[in-house]
Amino acid sequence: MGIINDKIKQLIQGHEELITRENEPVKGGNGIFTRYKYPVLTAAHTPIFWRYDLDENSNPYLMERISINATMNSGAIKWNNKYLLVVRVEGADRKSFFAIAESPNGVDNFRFWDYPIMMPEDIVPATNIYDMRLTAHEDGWIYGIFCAERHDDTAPVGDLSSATATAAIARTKDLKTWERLPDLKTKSQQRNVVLHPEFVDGKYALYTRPQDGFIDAGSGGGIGWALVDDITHAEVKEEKIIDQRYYHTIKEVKNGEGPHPIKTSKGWLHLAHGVRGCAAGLRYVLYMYMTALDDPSKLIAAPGGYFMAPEDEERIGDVSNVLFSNGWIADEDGTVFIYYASSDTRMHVATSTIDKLVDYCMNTPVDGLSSSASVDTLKRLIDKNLELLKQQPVSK
Ligand code: BGC
Ligand code: BMA
Repeated sequence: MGIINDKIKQLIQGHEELITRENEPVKGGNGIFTRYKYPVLTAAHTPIFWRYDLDENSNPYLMERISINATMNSGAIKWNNKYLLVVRVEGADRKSFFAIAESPNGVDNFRFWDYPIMMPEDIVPATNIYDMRLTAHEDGWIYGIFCAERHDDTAPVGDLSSATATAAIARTKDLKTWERLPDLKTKSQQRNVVLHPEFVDGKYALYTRPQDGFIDAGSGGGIGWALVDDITHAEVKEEKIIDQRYYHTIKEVKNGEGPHPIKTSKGWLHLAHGVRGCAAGLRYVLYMYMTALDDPSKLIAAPGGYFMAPEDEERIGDVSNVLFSNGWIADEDGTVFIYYASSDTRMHVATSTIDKLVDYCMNTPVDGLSSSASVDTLKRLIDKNLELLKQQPVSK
């Protein structure tokens, strides 16, 4: 029988304090969403019993035996009245795996389930898996589509970095036992593949992100759309681009669908990430767009610029200057919990409402694609406001 000593007890109590800490909305902001003071998950939130051997006999120095590096890019779903994240947990060994963390209110008290997800492999095992999008589909299954990364064996000898990115597909009814389906067959590599929650023309519909190479989106063009006959042998035969990349925008270099879109009375509400290059490397921001209810591949609103960009602590981490989101939850009362990771390191929440996000999409000016167009747009708002202020002056 092992021994649990006082130091171990303190470690467990300190962890309990961290994960039960109350979160607070940050006051102020831009009226579109509310940030929260603390990240909802960090590496330190993972269970003590994942990281330490709790037996004094076999771990006399009380050292971590398995270190966790980060908790990031999480899928999200409301399940039995709880807010669940399928977290991309990354070990110190750079391997990612999925684990579920559950909260009673969506903003704090996230607690990991005892075991990570034991994800079955496809025929060709992957080296790394990450960034799951969850979709409770109208066919009755919950699907998880994620990226499976493998070394590219066609690379020259000695090139240990070339890799391939493929969309892996798994499904479950209870989030515990997962059935792995064959990886998505496509002409190009794929990351950021997301399953639309409803059938479209009787078929499964996927948001895709065709790319030329492992990193390079190249001729891929942007976020794609493809209909699939059989999800158990999913193959993209035809793909069209529904949200394009453009020169000198926040999505010049790459973009990708975030979580699956939310259905609203005005259309499908989408959250995505856009990437541009700069001297400091790639900058990842979040942006939104909307598509038509009767045709989820038809763009109906494209607010210009980013919706959220890294701020303060969010800017810094393993891969700095990155916000990434692949999970959100729309509650029955219209609240939207946006789960986003900062700098491939930690998870945060921001809240808004469906009405506000639709208003944001419909009424934020589109990107006019040049400085003079931006100034024209700005001038129109200034004209309108100064007229209003002339008629109804506000005392200073
Ligand atoms: C990393 C991902 C990253 C991708 C492209 C992968 O090896 O795990 O986080 O998005 O490379 O840079
Ligand atoms: C990507 C994504 C994410 C990651 C980002 C920044 O390509 O798929 O996994 O957050 O790079 O490293």
